[in-house]
Amino acid sequence: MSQPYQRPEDEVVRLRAELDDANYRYYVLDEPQMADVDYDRRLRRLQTLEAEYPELQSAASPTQRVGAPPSSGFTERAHAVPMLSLDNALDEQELAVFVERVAERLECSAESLEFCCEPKLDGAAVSLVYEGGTLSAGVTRGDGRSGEDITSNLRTLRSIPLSLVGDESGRSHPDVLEVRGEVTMSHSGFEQLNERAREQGGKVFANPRNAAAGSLRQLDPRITSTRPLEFTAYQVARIEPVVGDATHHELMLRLRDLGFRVSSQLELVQGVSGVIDYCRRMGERRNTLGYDIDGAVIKVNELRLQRELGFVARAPRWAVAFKFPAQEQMTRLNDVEFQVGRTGAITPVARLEPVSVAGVTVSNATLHNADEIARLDVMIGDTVAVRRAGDVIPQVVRVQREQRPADAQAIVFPECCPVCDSDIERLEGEVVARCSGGLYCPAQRKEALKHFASRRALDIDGLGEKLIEQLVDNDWVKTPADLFDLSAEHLATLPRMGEKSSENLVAALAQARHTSLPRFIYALGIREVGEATAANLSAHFGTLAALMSADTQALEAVDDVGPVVAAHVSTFFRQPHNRDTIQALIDVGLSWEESEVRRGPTPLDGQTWVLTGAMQSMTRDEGKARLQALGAKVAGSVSKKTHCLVAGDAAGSKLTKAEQLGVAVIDEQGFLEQLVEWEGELVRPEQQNEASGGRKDG
Ligand code: 5U1
Repeated sequence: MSQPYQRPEDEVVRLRAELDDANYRYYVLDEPQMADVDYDRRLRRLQTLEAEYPELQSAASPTQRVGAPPSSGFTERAHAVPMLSLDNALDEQELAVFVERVAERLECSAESLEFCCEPKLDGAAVSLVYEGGTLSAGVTRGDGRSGEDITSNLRTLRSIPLSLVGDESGRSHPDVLEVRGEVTMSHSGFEQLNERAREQGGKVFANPRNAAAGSLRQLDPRITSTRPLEFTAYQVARIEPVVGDATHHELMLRLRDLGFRVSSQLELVQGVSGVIDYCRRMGERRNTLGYDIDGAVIKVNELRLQRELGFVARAPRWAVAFKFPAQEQMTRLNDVEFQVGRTGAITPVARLEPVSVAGVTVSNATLHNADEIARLDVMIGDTVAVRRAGDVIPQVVRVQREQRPADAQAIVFPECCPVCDSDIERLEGEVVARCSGGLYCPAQRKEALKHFASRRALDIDGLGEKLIEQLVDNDWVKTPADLFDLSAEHLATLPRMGEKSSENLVAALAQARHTSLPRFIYALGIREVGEATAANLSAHFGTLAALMSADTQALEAVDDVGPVVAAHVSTFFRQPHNRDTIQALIDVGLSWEESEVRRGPTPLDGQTWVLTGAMQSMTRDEGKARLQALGAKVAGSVSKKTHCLVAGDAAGSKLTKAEQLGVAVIDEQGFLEQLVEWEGELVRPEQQNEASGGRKDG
């Protein structure tokens, strides 16, 4: 990466520009281009250069994001322009009243008024000040007049530009810019943070808003730098030189050009009906966004009209917040039951007095594990806060201790499996307790069978949850191999199983007998072996026999397999009952193509491919697995490093990007031809065989 004879000052400038550009593409344009390893490599090189040449250091350098030394406290800083709050509209009627009142004041018709609408992000509001194009301060909302100076913490967020990006029209940066927005944490970032905290006994946050606010108030910015925080701008509080007759929407686009992320849900609408329609659509979309919103904000678009309307008390007359129902509700914990998962993990599940949370009735919520019960200090009979957001399983996040009834009962974690009575084990260093019964335990058996039959595993059509329960409860199926001995006549005797559906299931089972090695490995349900790991194991070992006899050292040589996964795989294949099940599956006719793995380089070693659009002959996952088996890395976005883009039907922005960058593009037909050729190189004909030992279908 470092180019010979380059002057350090030039290299520093180049690295900073590349890193800033990577952040901009990732956070603002939502089009990641630089791989994490390349970003980290550049950042390390920049750190080395800045350490070697201290005169080249700069407060706006991306190296400053890693975190300044801890401070003893935050200082207070006055806001040059107060941070306002918003009036609320609690229903559609109040929205209509807001629009009509604005129209009345402006003496125009409600339908002629244009509004800029966006989601109301549920995080922590902050204000960022830029002087001469460089971030000079970042302050919390506080009481609206002054807040805490948390500049060192905000610097660590990669979605906050340390210096403003020059815009394409060639306009220079504003001399002074004050931008307001929300710091948030996505659902997935929040789940990962809490999961890690639960494992390590750290602080667990009740919701993403608390996690975002708590992370910003860390005295050690190095801790903030590890938190998955994002900043989204929603308002220009100050801009010098002053902008005259613009609209709010235009200012948001200008902010985007200057390097800020603005909401992707920003929309211009007209009149009462436009505003109500936006709020309805945002309410429907709320659970699919991947981050918490608690409403929508409606703003008069024209700045001239905003000025005319002015303020009342501490809220503008030109904006309103439409509030959605809360995502947290209080209810009573009636009981706790313990569920057994596929790998035997015992999960305490709270049975709740049914309560409506953001429009959905919740009567169960997870309590995660024994440590979480202790941390929450929760008892049966308590009043608890239940939270539901997006696709995340509802959770008990808090207990109302002062409302605890005198007859509240302690939650006792069982010592034996509630389903099969086997011992419960909790391994040292693990927070999860597990039933030791394995496939002897009907609960684990049911979950294992569901996984075995699932779409990405053996894909057995018609073998649903209810049927699996009946098959296990009747003791007809003890291992997955027993499925293949079921007859249509026998199945038809089960309640709700007609003759036709029984025949269809037997046909689906016959079809599922011929599978692929990655699917088979995935279907076995080995702990922490997902689809990608199964594909890597298959590509690396080529045959089931080679995989089954691999020791942990050999397993760790596989892409993405570390000591933990290697130990799970090795332990799984050492268990006699697992080996018996595999043999039984082969005996009932399960088969797949196998290949001796060619030693030495694979045809696509070191290449990065990208798949886009729909293909007729295979799913994208299959295409990905086949490319990986040939040694290629498969990335999610096109960059200069991409070797080839496979463009299926209706390929969109990735195809355009590849064409712009001059990356090779191949269509489905060409891709298939290449695959066949390369796979032929990989597997010598005499080594192609079927999984051995099985009788064939029939
Ligand atoms: N999205 C968004 N949230 N929010 C909060 N816009 C927005 N605007 C605000 C506030 C307090 O205030 C301005 C209208 C001044």
